[in-house]
Amino acid sequence: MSRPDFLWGVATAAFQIEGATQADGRLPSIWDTYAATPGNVLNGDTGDRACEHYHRWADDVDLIGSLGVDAYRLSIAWPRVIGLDGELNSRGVDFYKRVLDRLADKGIQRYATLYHWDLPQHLEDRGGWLNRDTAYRFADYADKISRALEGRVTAWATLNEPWCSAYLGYTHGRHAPGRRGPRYAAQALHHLLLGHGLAQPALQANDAKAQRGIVVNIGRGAPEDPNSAADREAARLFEVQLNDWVLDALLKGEYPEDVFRLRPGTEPLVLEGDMDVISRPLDFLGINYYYRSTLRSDDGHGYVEVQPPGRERTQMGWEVCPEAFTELLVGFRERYANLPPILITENGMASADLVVDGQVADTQRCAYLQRHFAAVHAAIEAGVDVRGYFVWSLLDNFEWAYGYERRFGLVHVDYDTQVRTLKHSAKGFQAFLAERARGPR
Ligand code: IFM
Repeated sequence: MSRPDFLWGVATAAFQIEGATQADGRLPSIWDTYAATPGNVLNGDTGDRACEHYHRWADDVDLIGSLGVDAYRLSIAWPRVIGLDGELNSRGVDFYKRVLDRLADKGIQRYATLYHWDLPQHLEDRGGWLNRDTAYRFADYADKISRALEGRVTAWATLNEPWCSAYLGYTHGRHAPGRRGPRYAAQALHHLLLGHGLAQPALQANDAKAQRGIVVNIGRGAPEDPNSAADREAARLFEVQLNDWVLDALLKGEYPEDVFRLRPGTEPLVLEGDMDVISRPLDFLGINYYYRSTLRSDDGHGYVEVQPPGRERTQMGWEVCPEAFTELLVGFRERYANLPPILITENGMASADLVVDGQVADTQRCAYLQRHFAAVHAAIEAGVDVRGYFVWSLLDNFEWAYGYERRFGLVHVDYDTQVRTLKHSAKGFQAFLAERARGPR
């Protein structure tokens, strides 16, 4: 943060804000199908309208500009830009050209994620991420869209949180496509990461000036009883299956054996050369951090998650723990000699925000953000190369299985009228950025 070129931004994802799920030839995605199935999403919410960003994009870009941020992280909807024939859908592509050009006109840097969970349904019908071919379809999509958008993007991130796509989508079943095979997560993750690696040469060849990276979710595990060796081991194993599983593959070219000791018989099919493809060098690593988990040893499964009382939590029930953020970042620098420069691509919290007399007094979020900015600053002081920080999220939006009830935005959205209201956190962030722009006095 002391670096003058430190980037401040806000983030969103296509399915969570765009709506217009049938406009201009967009194909159905796994999240359209999943949300349309009763019982999958709280209150039966769907992405059909969301924040109507597909139609309100110009005003939303102006809103982003009004915050004074350096950068905006968005995602491109694969089912909007690639048709059933595998060729570009120009109407979908034009939408992103318009958004990216307006951002550029305002001097805002563009961080585009290629896959934020909206797999085209027709690919899921052929096995989705369990089918190795989907990795090649992803690389082909990355090739085509990076040609089409060449020069418009500051940086490409291939995947958002592949652990969530694989584990929540294919083993836990609480995310689309809602499959529940104990062995599926590992195979789906392998194909996701393979797709990431396969996409690299095309991204580099088509858009050489843009940076290339990937975005991962990370979490801290704390033992319920710090004096219990078994609970400490439970916390370690929790982090192995969440953090090391993905980061070891990307940065060391191997999967940690403990993952498969925890879940015997779930080893994925890995072909010769795959791990070299997965661990191709990155220009940046995107890190999404939200909370700490507390673990108790469970002889049968390695660990169980518990919720100790008396700790500050968000609307999601997630424990607020900025210190854990610093610990994780410092720990990664120690674990990975080749750790690329880091961007905090998501951090933020949900609260049940209400507009009262035109104001949204989200005091918990204001404090949360300040404490997490400080936690990142502490990591930088400790020598971790962090280059930027994107708040999740610009707008309240479709929070996956929780629908519209959980509000992560700096900006409140009234889903009946689509009126946007800056929360106090947005105004605080705006004031902070204005102060920084004035420079040291
Ligand atoms: O809303 C999500 C986002 O899509 C991915 N990272 C976590 C956020 C909050 O749950």
